[in-house]
Amino acid sequence: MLNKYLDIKPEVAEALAAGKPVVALESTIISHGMPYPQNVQTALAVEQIVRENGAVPATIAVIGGRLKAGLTPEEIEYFGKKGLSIAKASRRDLAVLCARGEDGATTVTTTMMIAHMAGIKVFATGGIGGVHRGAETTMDISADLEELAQTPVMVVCAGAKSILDLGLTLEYLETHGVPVVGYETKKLPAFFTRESDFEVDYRMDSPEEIAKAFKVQNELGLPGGMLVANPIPVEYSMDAKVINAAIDQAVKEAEEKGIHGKETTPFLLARVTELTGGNSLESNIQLVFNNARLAAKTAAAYCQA
Ligand code: PSU
Ligand code: MN
Repeated sequence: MLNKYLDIKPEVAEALAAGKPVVALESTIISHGMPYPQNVQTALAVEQIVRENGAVPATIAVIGGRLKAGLTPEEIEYFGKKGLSIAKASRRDLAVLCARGEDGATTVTTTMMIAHMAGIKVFATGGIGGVHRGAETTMDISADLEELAQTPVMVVCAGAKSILDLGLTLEYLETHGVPVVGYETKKLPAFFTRESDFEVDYRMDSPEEIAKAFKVQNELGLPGGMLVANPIPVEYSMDAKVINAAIDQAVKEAEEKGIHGKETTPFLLARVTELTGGNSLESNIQLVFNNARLAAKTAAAYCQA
């Protein structure tokens, strides 16, 4: 039985019932990740790219206490316009938002949860949350990692930003049994740059190979997801020195200001964007497009696997 709080957009429900590929997309990236109107333009363009690559897009959000798998263009516009005034919804927020009939922008965590409730296997985003620098004392570890450990949805991302401790993030995923796959690379991409100092578990070179591995994972009855790290296209990748200087500065400011809890990631992301100007926004948009293409092809391959 489907969840009584879940609304699946008819186009999405039809595709799922027919065994056709669907790609989930998150809404925190719309409300909190980019400024208006670029956020709305990007979200609509991402949906178009998913379609062009053979899948049906399902942008996910909480609206008026309903869990939405698939938004209309008007709903996407609403989320983009309201921006930061929409609550960032992680796992712990879902019940209260539904009980109160409120809106929430879904993170990787809640997008995975709602995708899974709807029966969607593949999800494309920009970057995931992870273990923050200094987590050995702050214990700031994103709920995204726990969700990857327990919910069987594949997340296609561009790696994680080095606002995080990438090494500890990989350790955490290893402990929780989450496979980390590099698309056409053995290096873990670091969002704005194609490489970091760290290696992924497996390199895979086609959507079919990735889809097959995830299908087998599901058939084995393993509970968790899979993380697919897709490097930003070369032409949009940024100078590591420039981006790392901005990240170090943002992390220092967050410490000085005592930023913590759910505010940490949005603060760091916003400061990095401010410090690097429009360049990082364009790179961010392009890597999301790139992930949407790979996710759509992989979702299509999954349906054939
Ligand atoms: N990292 C990014 N871009 C993002 C996010 C993280 O590079 O947009 C967002 C995603 O929605 C992610 C969330 O799921 O932040 C993680 O927040 P936290 O670290 O508070 O768990
Ligand atoms: Mn956190």
